[in-house]
Amino acid sequence: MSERNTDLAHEDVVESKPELQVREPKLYQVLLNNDDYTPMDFVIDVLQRFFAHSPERATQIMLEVHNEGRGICGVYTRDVAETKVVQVNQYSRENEHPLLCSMEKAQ
Ligand code: TYC
Repeated sequence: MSERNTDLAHEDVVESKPELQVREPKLYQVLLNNDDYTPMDFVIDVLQRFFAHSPERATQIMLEVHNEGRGICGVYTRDVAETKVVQVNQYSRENEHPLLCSMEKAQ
């Protein structure tokens, strides 16, 4: 008896039906913008709290933003990126800092 599995793989089924084709989601960079007033320690805290960066990586990103004007906190699907932008800007205002978080489409 043949052991060959003649069942279609799930991927084959999906690919054969145009209405079920799967597309990669568009990705968005979440950015921090430099300003003259937000304390460096606050920015490092934001990068750890909302983007799960290590203290060392958070410090690197903060310095990049400070020196270059802006820097990437992370890359996410649109809903996740939008949520992070709202959370970071709300947290910054609550703490009376002008830190600005924004997003743009990757590539
Ligand atoms: N430029 C700020 C300062 O000198 C620090 C800073 C870094 C602010 C990154 C915002 O996104 C930022 N205190």
